[in-house]
Amino acid sequence: MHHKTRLCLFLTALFLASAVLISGHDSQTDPQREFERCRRKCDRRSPEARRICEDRCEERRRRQEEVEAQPGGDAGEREVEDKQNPYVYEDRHFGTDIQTRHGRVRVLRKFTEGSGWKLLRGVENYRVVIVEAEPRTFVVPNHWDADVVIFVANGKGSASLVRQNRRESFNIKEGDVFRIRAGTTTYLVNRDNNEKLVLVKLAIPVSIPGHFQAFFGAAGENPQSFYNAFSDEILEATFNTRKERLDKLFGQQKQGAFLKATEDQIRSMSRHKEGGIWPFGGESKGAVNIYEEGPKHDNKYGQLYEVDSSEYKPLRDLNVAVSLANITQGGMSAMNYNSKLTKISVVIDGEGHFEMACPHVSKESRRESQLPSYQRVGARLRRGTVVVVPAGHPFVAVASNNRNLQLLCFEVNAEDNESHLLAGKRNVMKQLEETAKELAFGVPAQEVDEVFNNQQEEYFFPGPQWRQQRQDLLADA
Ligand SMILES: [Cu+2]
Repeated sequence: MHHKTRLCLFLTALFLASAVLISGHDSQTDPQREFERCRRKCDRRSPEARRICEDRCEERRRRQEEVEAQPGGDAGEREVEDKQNPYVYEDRHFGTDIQTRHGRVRVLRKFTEGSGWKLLRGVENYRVVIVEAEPRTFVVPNHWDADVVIFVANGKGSASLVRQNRRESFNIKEGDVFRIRAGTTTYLVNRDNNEKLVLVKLAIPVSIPGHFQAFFGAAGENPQSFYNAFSDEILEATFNTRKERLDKLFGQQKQGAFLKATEDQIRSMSRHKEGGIWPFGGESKGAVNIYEEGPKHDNKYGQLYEVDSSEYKPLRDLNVAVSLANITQGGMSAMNYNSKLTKISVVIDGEGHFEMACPHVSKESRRESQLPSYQRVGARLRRGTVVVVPAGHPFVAVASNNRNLQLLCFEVNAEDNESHLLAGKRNVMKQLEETAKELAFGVPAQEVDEVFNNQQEEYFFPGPQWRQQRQDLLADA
């Protein structure tokens, strides 16, 4: 069956499954029964297609069970939560585009779908994609109608980027950032024997705003090669050869987009330099590692790493930067806002929570001729959570007490951005004149300073629990 038809069927099934979920807790929502019904449908397919179909049923059951196990797992409540908080995305907001035994591709829904339709129009054309390839796999060559910025969140691999008359191949490892230009035929290898290769991608579609597709050429039936869409007479004329030979070539591959490869095959595709040096005219390196130049800010409570267009030129015309905040367990980021950029953050490890002040979700501020009223927007953070922080919005993230929180941020509209710190050693209030402070706060300037000068750390602070523990210790002494 064609890739597109299968995707359609899958989406329809997903839609039906979610309709059942929303309709309430009747017997039909039983994940096991749903799973069995799904499996029965797979029986009618060819062995290859059946395996994929069964994997999908399994995945759907897992997700359904996850949703039911969540506190407040009732669909009605989640809907309310979604409406108030268009800035937070969980596992359930991802669709599974490809799922096989050897890997999967998950695409986050558009930011303007659901309650974000009004507030997140500024990032409508940016999509988050997570790719996971099992150890020793090969990802079949394909190109996208989107520019892509990639962060390697886990594992070791190699990437080959093919353009007319040239190929750039380089090894990639955790922490690497690289760009793939729209239309570049790309293939990837997970060259590790044990670790998954996990890539977090920001896709910026070039044709249909907010939508992109993968195009497979060097493929067969699954993934479907686009050559197969053409008529026989066109193909025969195009390749100047007989139909039988073409049928054999473009009908052979049925294993899916992720293929298991032998050790020798992996080795032959991994003989590249780490990071790789661009061999063509020194435009740039293939990839840069975010940890390479050390942290931009570093203290006991956290580190901030960054790759912007000055370190990696291919990011310039996209106006995107990539940063990684590693917040020490019990620590928090300094309250701050960005002047221009919108952060699309993905939790790549650890747990914690965030808070943000937003004037857009509060009912009161909708009335005309009134000063804004700010609502606190917040959520728990765990691996895979995606949070959007728009320009101008004050924000903090807090790591849980037992693990560091790692936040990968794609920074959209990054050029000439200024980050304004709202507390700590160098905060914006320090720049206000004494009189301005007194007038604005309505208390003597000294009182303002006493509060704003009390936090002596910069960028990362001890979090609420850390502070509590310290106070307990002082009380005991
Ligand atoms: Cu807002």
